[in-house]
Amino acid sequence: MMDLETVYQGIQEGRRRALARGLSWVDEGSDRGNALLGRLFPHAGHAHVIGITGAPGVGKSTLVNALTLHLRKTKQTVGILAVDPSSPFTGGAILGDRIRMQDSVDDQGVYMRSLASRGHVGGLSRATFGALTLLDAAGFDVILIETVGAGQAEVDVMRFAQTVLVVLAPGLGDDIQAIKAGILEIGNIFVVNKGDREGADRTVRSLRSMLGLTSTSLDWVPPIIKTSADRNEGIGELVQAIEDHKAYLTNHAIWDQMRERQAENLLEQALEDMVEAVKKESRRQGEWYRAVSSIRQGESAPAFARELISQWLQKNG
Ligand SMILES: Nc1nc2c(ncn2[C@@H]2O[C@H](COP(=O)(O)OP(=O)(O)O)[C@@H](O)[C@H]2O)c(=O)[nH]1
Ligand SMILES: [Mg+2]
Repeated sequence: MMDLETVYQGIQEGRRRALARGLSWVDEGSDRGNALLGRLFPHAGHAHVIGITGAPGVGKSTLVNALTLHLRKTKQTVGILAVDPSSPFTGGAILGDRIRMQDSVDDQGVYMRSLASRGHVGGLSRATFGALTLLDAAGFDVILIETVGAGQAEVDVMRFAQTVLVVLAPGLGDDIQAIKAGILEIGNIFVVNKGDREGADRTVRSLRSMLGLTSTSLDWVPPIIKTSADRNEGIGELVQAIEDHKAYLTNHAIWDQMRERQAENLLEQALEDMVEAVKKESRRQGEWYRAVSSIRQGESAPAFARELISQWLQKNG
C-alpha cells in the first residue's frame, strides 16, 4: 500500500507506479485524491494542455499519435488523456488506438490514460482536471486530451485546455454538425483531417467562410490546417500553429489567467464538497428535517443554512 506522502513524492519524481496510483485516487474523487490534488496543484502549471475534439471517426486518435511521435522527436514528453464515454481503456476504439500507439507506449516519455464519462454532472470535468494536474506535476511537457465532441460534458472538458484543436473531416463531422455542438466558438486551431480525401478543400473553404462570419474582432485568428494524420502530412504545420498559439497566450498573459481560473476551480470544488458534506451529515443527524419543517412554519431558510454549516464546522472544522 502506498501512502499519500509516497505517492506525492513519487509523482514529482516521475515514477509511473505512483502516478498510476494517484490517478486512481483522483478518479475515485476520494478524500486522499482531493488531498493529493491540492498538494500537487502548486507543482503543476508548466505543461501545455492541448484539447483535441471533433466527431467520432474524423481522425483524432490518429492525430494524437502523429503529434506525439512528432513531439517526441524534439524530446518533449507527452501525457495523453483519452476521454471516451463509450469505451474503457481496454475497449474497442481505445484498443485500436493502443495498437497504433505502440511505439509511444513503450517510450518512457509518453503516458496514456483513458477516462470514462461519469454518471453525475461535472464528474468528468473533475476527473479530467485532476488527471491533468497530476500529469502536469509529474513533469510532462505537453498533455493531449482527446474528447468526442458529442455532449456538453465533453465540450466542458475543453476549458482546461490552453489550446483547443477542433478536428473535422470531409463528409464526417462536417460544418453543420460542428455548429450544432457549439464547437466553432471553442476552437483555437481548426484541423481538416483526411486531406487526402475528396472534398477536403471544400470543407476548408466552407469552414473559412463560416469562421469569417463568427470571428470579427479577435486578435487571434484561428488558422485552418489541412492534415492527413495517417500519412503524417501537415503535422509539422500543425505543430507550428500550436507553438504560435502558445506564444500568443504567453504574450497576452492569458496563460497566467488560465492558471488563476484553475485555482478558482479548485476552490469552487472544495466549497461544493463542503456543502455536500454538510447536507449529508445533517440529513443523517435529522437536523435537516427539523429545519425543513421549521421553514414550512415560516422560519428563515438562510438562517438554518448558516446553522447547519456552523454545526458541521464545530464537528469537522
Ligand atoms: N484517409 C484517411 N484516413 C484517416 C486519416 N486519419 C485517420 N484516418 C482513419 O480514420 C479512421 C478513424 O480514425 P480515428 O483516429 O480512430 O478517429 P477518431 O474517432 O476521431 O479518434 C481510422 O480508420 C483511421 O485510420 C487520414 O488523414 N486520411
Ligand atoms: Mg479516438
